[in-house]
Amino acid sequence: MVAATLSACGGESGNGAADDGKITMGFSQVGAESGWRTANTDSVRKAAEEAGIELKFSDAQQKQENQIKAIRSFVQQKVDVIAFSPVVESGWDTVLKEAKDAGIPVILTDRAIDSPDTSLYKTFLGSDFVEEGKKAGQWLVEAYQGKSEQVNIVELQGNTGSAPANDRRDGFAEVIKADPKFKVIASQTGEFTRAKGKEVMDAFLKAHTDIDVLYAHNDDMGLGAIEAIEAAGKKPGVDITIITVDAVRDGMQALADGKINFIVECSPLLGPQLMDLAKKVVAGETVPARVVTEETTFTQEQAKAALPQRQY
Ligand code: GZL
Repeated sequence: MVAATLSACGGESGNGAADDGKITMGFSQVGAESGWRTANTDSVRKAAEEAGIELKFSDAQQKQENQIKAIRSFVQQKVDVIAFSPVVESGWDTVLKEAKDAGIPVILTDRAIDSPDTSLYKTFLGSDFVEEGKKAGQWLVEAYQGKSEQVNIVELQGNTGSAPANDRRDGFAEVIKADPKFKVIASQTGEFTRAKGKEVMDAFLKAHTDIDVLYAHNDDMGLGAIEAIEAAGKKPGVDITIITVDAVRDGMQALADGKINFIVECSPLLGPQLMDLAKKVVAGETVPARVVTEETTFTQEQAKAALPQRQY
């Protein structure tokens, strides 16, 4: 009778999956703000299909309240596992406790949260953004080795309050503070988009006539800034040194064309690892608390060589 009741209610077959063994994942995506995000969504969708995992996908349009609503909806739908890329670091404890109380495991992918309660999620799969900022800073320090005059830097930050914005800012600052000639003369969010990146860079150019370097937390803001720099009659990559993060196709093309000087890769291809972790978590297996994605950096010459093989 009990077995019949369980199956009648779509109960679990013991390994956490539905009776037909098919896992259902609720996935809350940040939005569709950048080339990186599009590539990440494609990777997740393709990997879910290949893994035979049913994906319930929600696009939050970069709003935390939409992600919270989506997670609540996944809990009500009794999905087997929830995965999401938190648009900002804070404000998740309440909704993640609801998922925990419902016995639904949560996987953080791409971005982390700042809650001290690590029992709210099983693992965090994503890049080390502090390391990405450090790599950007290290390239700049080497590029300006031996020069003594002040180097004026403007910074286009990602979404305010997001882990990549906070960490890429901090990692970069930590490295360049070693040499007092490096000065960040302006820093503002470009919201990870081309349009906002162009708008803010235009304002920077109007306020400062002596910009030497742009550090943009993603390619898309860098590409928008390039439009503003050219509109101001300056040569991107020559008059203003440009460093970005991501290494999506359009960014790599600008790097190969000499309009960007250095790109730190941030891989969006998290789908296969995410589905592998989801299967293990649903089966009740132990998974590492932190899975760091492997990634590299690109100079202009390296971009020319790498472009033909780029997947995104
Ligand atoms: C980084 C990711 C960031 C990308 C941006 O993992 O969260 O968000 O760097 C994207 O391009 O918008």
